[in-house]
Amino acid sequence: MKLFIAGSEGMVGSALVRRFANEPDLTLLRRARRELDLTSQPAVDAFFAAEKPEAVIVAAAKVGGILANRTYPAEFLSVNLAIAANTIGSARRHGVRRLLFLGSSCIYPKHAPQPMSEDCLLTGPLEPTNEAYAIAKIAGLKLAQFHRREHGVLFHSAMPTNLYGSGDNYHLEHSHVLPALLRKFHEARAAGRAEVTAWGTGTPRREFLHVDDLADACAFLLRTENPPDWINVGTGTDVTIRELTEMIAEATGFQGRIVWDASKPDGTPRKLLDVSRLSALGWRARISLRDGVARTYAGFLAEKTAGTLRQ
Ligand code: GFB
Repeated sequence: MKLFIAGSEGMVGSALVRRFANEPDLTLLRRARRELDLTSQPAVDAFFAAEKPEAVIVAAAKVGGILANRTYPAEFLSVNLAIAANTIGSARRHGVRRLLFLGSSCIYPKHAPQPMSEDCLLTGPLEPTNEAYAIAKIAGLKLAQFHRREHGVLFHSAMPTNLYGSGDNYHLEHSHVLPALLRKFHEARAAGRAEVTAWGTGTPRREFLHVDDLADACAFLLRTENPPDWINVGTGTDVTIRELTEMIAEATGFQGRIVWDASKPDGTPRKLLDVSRLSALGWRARISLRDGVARTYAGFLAEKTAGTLRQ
């Protein structure tokens, strides 16, 4: 089977490439961003016409942490809408049999009952800091669902919780919390600084899934005979941001103080996925947060030494 991984240079796409690299029945198709602009419908259509993939995973997205999402909503909405519409539309036109679209747990309402089941989609207002990204991802999952209904193609979606792992973005302002804190604590310890500033109040709760676990869940879902239109992918457990900072301070050997900058947004109070549907199908996450943080820190150090760190 010819499998196109859209977004193969990103954190999720690279994990998918690693996961599928040794599968003899698969030929992986990938394109660097400079080779194929996924926001251009003519370019995407020409690619599908020439390469004729049989299956697709849409792992391409413009992503960022809470501040990037809040600062650039027009860009987050337009880029992610274009990627979804172009990849799903071209896949249908060029005979793709199976497509897995990746979304995010931020598609669910801000005050959804916790843990959040797939059924709470569109039952209430979204968290304002990531409304733009969420609307693009909701449009993508609905586009996949409606293509399945209208055209009989097996297009479906997976909604992962907050992801982390190798190949993440370590930008201090624009990244997600886990890589941002790893870098801040590492640099503070290296420079002998006495304190590190974390954002918000530390009280929000988040669930973190290692990207290698997500790649494994995608492999599982691609082989599931009759998958639901969308399904949650998470670990089923969460921590407070304060607990996360303490875990990262320990992993990096930082022994100073943590100061909370309440002028920065907290975002949604809690974002824990109900993963019972995926568990019932037979998949569960394997990498604990503590092990995953240790692996990610080792990867951060290796990428820093190699000069390949995204920051
Ligand atoms: O990971 P994060 O940026 O995004 O922030 P969300 C999570 C929590 O960590 C927030 C706090 O409560 C932040 O205030 N935090 C503490 C920090 N210190 C830091 C720091 O140094 N950097 C960052 N970035 N946060 C995103 C959405 O929401 O979740 C995206 O914006 C996406 O759309 C992603 O869905 C999964 O978890 O709040």
